[in-house]
Amino acid sequence: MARPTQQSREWFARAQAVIPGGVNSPVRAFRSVGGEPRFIERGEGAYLVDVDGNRYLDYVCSWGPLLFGHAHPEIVAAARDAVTRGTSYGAPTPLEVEFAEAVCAAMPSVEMIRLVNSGTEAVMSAIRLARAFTGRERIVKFAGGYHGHFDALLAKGGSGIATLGLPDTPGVPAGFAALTHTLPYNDADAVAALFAERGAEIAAVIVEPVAGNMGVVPPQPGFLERLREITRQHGALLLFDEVITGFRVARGGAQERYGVQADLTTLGKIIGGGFPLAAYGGRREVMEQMAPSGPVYQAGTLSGNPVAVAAGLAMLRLLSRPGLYEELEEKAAALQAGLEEAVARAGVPATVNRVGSMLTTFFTAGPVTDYESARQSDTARYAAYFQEMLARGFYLAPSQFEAAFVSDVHTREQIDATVAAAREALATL
Ligand code: KE4
Repeated sequence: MARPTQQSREWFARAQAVIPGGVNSPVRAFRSVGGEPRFIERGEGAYLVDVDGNRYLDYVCSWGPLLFGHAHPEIVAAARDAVTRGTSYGAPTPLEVEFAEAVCAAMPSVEMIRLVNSGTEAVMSAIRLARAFTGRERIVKFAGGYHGHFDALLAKGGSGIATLGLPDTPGVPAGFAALTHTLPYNDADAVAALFAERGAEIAAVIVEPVAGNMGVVPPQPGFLERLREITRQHGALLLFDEVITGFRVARGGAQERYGVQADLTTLGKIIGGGFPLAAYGGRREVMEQMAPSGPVYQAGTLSGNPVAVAAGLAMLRLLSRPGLYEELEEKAAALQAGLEEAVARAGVPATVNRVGSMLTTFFTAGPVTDYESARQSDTARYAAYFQEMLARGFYLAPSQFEAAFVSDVHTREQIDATVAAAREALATL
């Protein structure tokens, strides 16, 4: 079953000489699953092809953006057409207005948006705006939540921080970190207690309305509603970090799926179709505080980049296909059912959490409802499972604390093949 990895190994050796850890984002390094990362030569549809010619059915989907798979012809055509007219102007374009109108039409709580280049930049800007709008400094986040590598939010972060077991905040001034309160996800009573004590100092609560960065953890019934009620009662802003969930769990994101409206929302990943395009937005009276209409500063050389926005517009058109989300739900539910049957058959303690087309197989009996329960997972067993699946041509997230994504281009046959491979892989554990 061993697949050639010579080329990847050679590239990884070269990479480590000039790029920290040989990767441009830590979680890509396979540190928590062992072995070495595969260097990718191309993506096509639901597949990745590495430099040794190995093909993998891709469930990482570039960590969420590729809801329509790799190199979708309409996205490629839009970007190719745009790039022939120039790569960046540093000036406004009609396309970015159309894009902003389309995003606002899809997400009722979002009346205005500002385009930026990454989820981190969107979150950083939204936090600054929340602090300015409220005149307060404290922020509440949840353990296991990951909102990009913005200083204020690295405490008890998920994603790569959890994956690598990194200490919370090297390089972040103690005074800065002290302004961030980290509470257990799904624990609205803890939020209420903190607000009872310090509500007048809290600018915002930032939450992944469906957690994806501790692995997938759904909001428990009433959790999001309580956050909405508590923040409104105390004059704090509710910030939904929908960088993963936006246009993923519903066309209008988690706020549509759960019927809870945030004051500010951050978006990324899917809206750029794989290009560096993200956004933050929300209530008009809040967003108008941003320069040049207001005093809060945020800027960007490549913000609203015309090539990225052209791809993003093509993405939004694809996302409006009737029946898309129902089809994603069906395929992902079939994958979840197959995996649950496979772990039961293998007698392996595991629990599969899913919301829409994002899911995680936790190697713990569960239930997994927050970061503490997620961390009960047997990460060594996850690593073994990851390697067995990789050897069979299935590319899962190289971390227990990430999501797998089902895309529009995954077929039922591929889902069934994934389940068959999982049965074999689990039998070896
Ligand atoms: P970026 O700066 O990576 O575009 O977005 C940061 C971010 C913000 N909010 C949420 C909810 C996110 O999930 C992310 C980034 N997600 C991680 C993986 N779950 C990106 C992958 C990586 O760091 O390599």
